[in-house]
Amino acid sequence: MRTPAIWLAILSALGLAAPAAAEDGYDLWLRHRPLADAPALAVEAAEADATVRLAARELERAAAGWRGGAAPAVSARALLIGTTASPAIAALRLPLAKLGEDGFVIRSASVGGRATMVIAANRPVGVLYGAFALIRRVEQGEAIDRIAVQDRPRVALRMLNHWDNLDRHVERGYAGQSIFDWWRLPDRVDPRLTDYARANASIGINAAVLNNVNAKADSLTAPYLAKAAAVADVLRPWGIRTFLSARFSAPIELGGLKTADPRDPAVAAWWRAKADEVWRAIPDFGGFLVKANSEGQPGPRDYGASHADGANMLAAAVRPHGGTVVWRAFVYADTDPADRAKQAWTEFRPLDGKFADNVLVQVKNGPLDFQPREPFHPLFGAMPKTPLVAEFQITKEYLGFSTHLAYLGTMWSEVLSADTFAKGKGSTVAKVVDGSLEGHRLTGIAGVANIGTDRDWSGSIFDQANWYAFGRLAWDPAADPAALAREWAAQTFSPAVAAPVAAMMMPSRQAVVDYMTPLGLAHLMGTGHHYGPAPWVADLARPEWNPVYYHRADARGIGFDRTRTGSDAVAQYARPLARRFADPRTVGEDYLLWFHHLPWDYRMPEGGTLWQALVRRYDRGVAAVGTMRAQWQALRPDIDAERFRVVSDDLAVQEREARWWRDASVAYWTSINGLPLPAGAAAPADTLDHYKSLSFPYAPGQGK
Ligand code: GCV
Repeated sequence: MRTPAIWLAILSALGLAAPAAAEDGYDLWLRHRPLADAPALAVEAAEADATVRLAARELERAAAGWRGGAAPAVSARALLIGTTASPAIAALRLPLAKLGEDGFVIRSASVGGRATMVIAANRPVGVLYGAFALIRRVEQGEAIDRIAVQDRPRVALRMLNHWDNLDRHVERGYAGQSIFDWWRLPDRVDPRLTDYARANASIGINAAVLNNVNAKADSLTAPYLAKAAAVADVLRPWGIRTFLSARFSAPIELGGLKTADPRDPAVAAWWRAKADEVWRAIPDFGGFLVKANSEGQPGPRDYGASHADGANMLAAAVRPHGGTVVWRAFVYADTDPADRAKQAWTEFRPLDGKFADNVLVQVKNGPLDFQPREPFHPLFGAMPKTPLVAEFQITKEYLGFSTHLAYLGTMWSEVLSADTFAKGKGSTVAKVVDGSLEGHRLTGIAGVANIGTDRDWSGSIFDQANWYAFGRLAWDPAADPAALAREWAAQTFSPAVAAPVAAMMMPSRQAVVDYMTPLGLAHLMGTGHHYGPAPWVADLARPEWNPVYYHRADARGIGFDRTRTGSDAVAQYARPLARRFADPRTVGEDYLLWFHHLPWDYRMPEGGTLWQALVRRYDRGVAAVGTMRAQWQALRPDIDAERFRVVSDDLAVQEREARWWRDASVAYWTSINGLPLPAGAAAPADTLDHYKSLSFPYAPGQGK
């Protein structure tokens, strides 16, 4: 019989009832709720290493959760964990030789004549990854004795980029403030940082850049290095290396030099000394991430030097410490009239082979800027001698902030599985990034974090799935995003709802594409904050800041001609792709208006005109959100009340905003093309003037 709420309240006031902690999302996918056939574990760490001890604690914590607080069983299953440095593990002669520094083996073995589960690795962090892998599998319903895994990450550097400012404002952050409390550090170290590190380790993330790429030089001063060192101390046992974004002009701002010219010996000497200082503070420091000559950030181009000159000078400074420089390719010049989508390729491709061997070049997934859909960046496959890091945006700057449900595993997988044709068919972006196409040892994937001080970390429960999927795809770029969605949902809710929750997630990003930027349109968002539709904006100082630059709609047609008759951006792709992209009949609908300017009455393969198809996509997007709402409502009996409610609330907002996107866009396009609405399509709820009049000065996450 249920205890009436009033009694619970009275008992609770008397301290006699302790209701289970509400599910507020803080525990992420590491909830360890009771399991029907909870395996009891007797965990033994084969060595005293701090990380191996953490692995043991994680296993014990999970097992205790599975038992729901019941006492451990007398006949618990023996679980031995450790590295080959311990004689007990070495004696088992497990197949670890090819599993590298981070790989692990999980299997049953006979230890001292006793049947024992073993998690073994070459390094302690591999043991930790193995522990989380075992927990993950048990929580998806796998019988523990059947678990036999041999795994290793395909990518070496699996890195979060925090765009967190020193005042705790997070650029493009929609989940509260920065978790790095620079003001109170290093004296007060928030225990939440341990939970952050633990969550990252559980999905294989092994590097974090703590500060915004729009960097302040202050991060490199002694007091701030001491603060970063305190964070690094928390991250270290979880196998996470600390990186910092470096402001290229720091020698001027901090060192009092007259120049930051990378060819100036005094500048190089300043950076060498700075690197020595950084590594004294953080002995396992990873290196610097640099945004140079982009959106107002200083860089080598200010002195007529190249990006390679700048990167290599820094690379020389960090080399004695085994450090790495991650140099971003996100550049577009304020003076260049060329198609913005072409500029990074134009500037970086000639530099292939010119970067030092401890430099990685970090390339956004698409040539523009984290749009709901872009073709893959043409630099992938075009710089064979340079290791390229793929940069994804986990935070949803352009996909509805943290309110809209958009699972990005599908988007990243779409990019990673795209064929560059760089060395013939099968030269996928994943193979470029994991180094297998060209034999690079240094490899990386970066994700712009969606983490903040919100209780649920990411601004919504479903945004946690994007953090999760990022880590898992960085570990294995070929992973199936549907499987990852189920995996996440099983742990975050329960195995029983894994399939229906994943079924909601899988089409969700396409829904956003449909109601925001269908058929290859891009960058139609509100100025600055990027919230809501504003395809009409045409008055900003630089042409490529304006949505009209991207859609190029007029009375006759719509779309950006990137074929030979236009900007010829297609030529930046390998031949077979360039040919496919250049023809509107073969490009496919996803990139149709990205590569082509077409008349409104262009006949679509599906039948009807482009205009009809466009409106159909908007309607399809809105309808898809309605479907997600219905799917979520059907899950009410299986989801705890608090998380059910917040997701329901957000989905209601998403549906309203999807309609707003659809109506404002349709109202605008009709004002341009003068066409009647296709038969059966609803008229926009309001006037174009109304949509244009909306302003959002306090939208979150804006750049400062
Ligand atoms: C950190 C976009 C974002 C900026 C971001 C920039 C970048 O332009 O709007 O906020 O700056 O990308 O990736 O450097």
